[in-house]
Amino acid sequence: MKVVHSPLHARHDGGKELHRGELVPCFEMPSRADFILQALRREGFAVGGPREFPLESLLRVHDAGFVEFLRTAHAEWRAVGKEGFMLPSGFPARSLRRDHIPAGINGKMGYYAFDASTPIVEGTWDAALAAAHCALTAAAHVVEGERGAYALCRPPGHHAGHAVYGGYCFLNNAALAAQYLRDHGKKRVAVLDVDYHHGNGTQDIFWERSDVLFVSIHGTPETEYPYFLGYADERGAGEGEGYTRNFPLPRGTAWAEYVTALDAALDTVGGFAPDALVVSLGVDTYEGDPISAFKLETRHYPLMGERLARLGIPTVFVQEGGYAVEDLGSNVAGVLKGFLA
Ligand code: SP5
Ligand code: ZN
Repeated sequence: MKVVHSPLHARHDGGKELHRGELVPCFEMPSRADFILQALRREGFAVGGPREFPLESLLRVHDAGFVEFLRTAHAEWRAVGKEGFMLPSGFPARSLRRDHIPAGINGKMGYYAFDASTPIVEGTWDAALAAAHCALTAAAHVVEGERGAYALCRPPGHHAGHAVYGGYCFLNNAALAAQYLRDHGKKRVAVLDVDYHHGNGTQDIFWERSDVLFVSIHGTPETEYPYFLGYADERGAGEGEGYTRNFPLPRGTAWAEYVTALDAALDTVGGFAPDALVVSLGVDTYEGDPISAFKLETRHYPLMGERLARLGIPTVFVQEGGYAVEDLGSNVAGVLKGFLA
């Protein structure tokens, strides 16, 4: 299986995030990608760089003003005399919402962000764009006939919506891969999101579409981030009604219960009979993850990979979360090896 990776990921080194009322070092750190790359190289995977894609590829799933904001945000921040990481401190929540984009950088940041745990630094755009290109390249490999490909994306993407960023995510790498597959001959595409956190961004992007099925297994939003989406009764709207499916699970879920939800999710994917599958592969379901509460063990990840392979659908794996940095490599490699077994 081809692995797509860009060293530009390291340009995004966020510094601090707001976590439970304190500024703490970012959980989403550059060494995450280094550990994954090291493990995959050790396992003999061939690693290649991303191709270039026109900016328009991003606009297939993202708003043009939003993309322009991400591209220029840190320069605007510097232009008002600031340096270092930028975090928003005011949001257009509920009664404050009227669809006007403020001119100033602080208001604009709050307009496009949905949390204060996703810092933008000078290199964020370069890294996010490279991650998007990794996902698009992996999708291209599958279009060109590979049975599977893996995009080592950093920063991750599944929380980023059509015109909103947060949850350590800026551009939605998995949604871009899914749209690329749609634009290159795959008539029906499924996205299966196994990150611990609900993929609210991917759900947002495909909410009203019946050509892309979105299925997510995650910690219940009653207690878990991103808190406001991911309930089982969210099933899409309009044309897309029935093409979003959510499987929220309680804190403490271990493999025995997890696998029941996984099999139900896989049945849903199989029933859709997709021409290609995108897996939003977060391994923050791991028992050792510092911000999550499922109890999957390293030995379970190959079992997940085997089950995914049983669908018999060409698959693009896109890296999402996972913050137990030293164990990330074994867990990711486990899924991919299980898939290939
Ligand atoms: C891509 C991805 O995995 N994004 C996750 C973003 C999570 N950000 C906030 C997490 C807050 C978790 N609080 C629980 C702390 C337990 N010690
Ligand atoms: Zn996550």
